[in-house]
Parts: sequence; C-alpha cells; structure tokens
Amino acid sequence: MSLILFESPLSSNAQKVRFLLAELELAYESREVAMFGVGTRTPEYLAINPFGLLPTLIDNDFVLTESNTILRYLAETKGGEELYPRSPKLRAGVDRMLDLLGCTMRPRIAPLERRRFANFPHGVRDADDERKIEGNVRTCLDGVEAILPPESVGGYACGPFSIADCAWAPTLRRLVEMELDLSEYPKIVNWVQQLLMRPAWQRSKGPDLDLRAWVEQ
Ligand SMILES: N[C@@H](CCC(=O)N[C@@H](CS)C(=O)NCC(=O)O)C(=O)O
Repeated sequence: MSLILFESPLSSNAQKVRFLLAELELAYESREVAMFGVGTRTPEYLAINPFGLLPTLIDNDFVLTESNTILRYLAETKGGEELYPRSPKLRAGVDRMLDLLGCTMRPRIAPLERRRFANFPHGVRDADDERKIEGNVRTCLDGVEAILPPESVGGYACGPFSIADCAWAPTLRRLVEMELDLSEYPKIVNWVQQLLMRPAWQRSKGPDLDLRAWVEQ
C-alpha cells in the first residue's frame, strides 16, 4: 500500500487528514507544498490538483482532492468504518458536522484567522471589523453548542469519536489559539479538551503556527 499526502503544516485542511491517518496508524509519504500560491500554483502541482489547493491524497494510482472527501474515503477503505457509521441516521449526523464546518464555519472563521494570524490586511487592525467577524463566528458557535450531544454519550461531535472530529480539530485549535472566550459554550469547551488531548492529534498536529512570521518574510 502506498499513500502520498500533499500537504503543508500551515494547512488546516491537511491537518484533518494527518489526524485521521494518525488515528488509523497508517504510514504515508508526506510531500510538503508551499501555500499562498507559491507551490500550489506550479504547473507540477496543478497537474495533480487542478484547483491548486491542499491537501491531495494519492492512494497507489488513485488521486483524491477535497479534505472531507478524503476523510470519508480513508474511513471507508482503510479500517476506519466505525469512524463513519453506516446507519443512515448516524451517518447523517457525521455528514452534517462535516458540511457545517465546510459550508458555514470555515467561511465565517477564515477572515478572522487571516486578521489574527496572517496580519491581513497588512498593517491594518480594525477592532470594529474584527468584532463583527467574531460575531458571525459566535452565531455559528451558538448553533454548534445547541446541537452537540450531551457529554454523557461520548463528548465528541456526534457522541463517539468520528471523522467529524478529525475535520473540526484544526478549526477548534485555532479558536483556542485566537483566545476566543468560549465560556458560554460548556459543551464546546469539553469537546475541544477531549479532542486536543488525543494521542493521535498530539502526534499529527504539527508545530504551533506563527503565520505572521511566514507572511512577513
Ligand atoms: N475545500 C477544500 C479547501 C482546500 C483549501 O482551501 N486549502 C488551502 C489550505 S487550508 C489551500 O490550499 N490554499 C491555497 C494556497 O494557500 O495556495 C478542502 O477541504 O480540501
């Protein structure tokens, strides 16, 4: 079996996949591609991933893009079936968390990450602008807190640990790094604590990020 992951330590979407690979104890070859259009827009990388985005997984001769699709594929094919349940209602719960992350949370939190970590727009910090963006993130967190199951059924996104947790971990980590006040969200706080303590996350999360240093180079 040969797995190759095109990734970057700065990519939250690649972190999801690294986390699942670590949970499944799967060996893979890591190929680092520089982000922010540097390595991702080269003809060589575009030939592998025409969107110029990370991550890309190659499983022998099968090339797969889209991080959540990669999570589903690895769970289904590499021994992680219990992490992506078959029963339609349980599966829908996991899919909901994957879609919620990609379609609702990421578009809201990415502008805040860019301002806090990447010093974008350069040299300009606007407290009102950041408060407004944080408000959008909080509206989504209100909903997440409302739908998270009680701690007694497992404490993860859908109760037991699943690929939804692998997907959310890098974004939850950013919430902590941004020091967002999470005190109104006891279920989210418990979820973050459980998730970020997992040995596979500790092994795969990579170094703490200093995007500002990278961007200013
Ligand atoms: N929907 C895609 C989004 C991938 C994505 O936006 N990746 C970012 C890194 S997290 C990227 O490669 N950006 C291009 C770049 O930095 O050059 C997925 O989930 O895989």
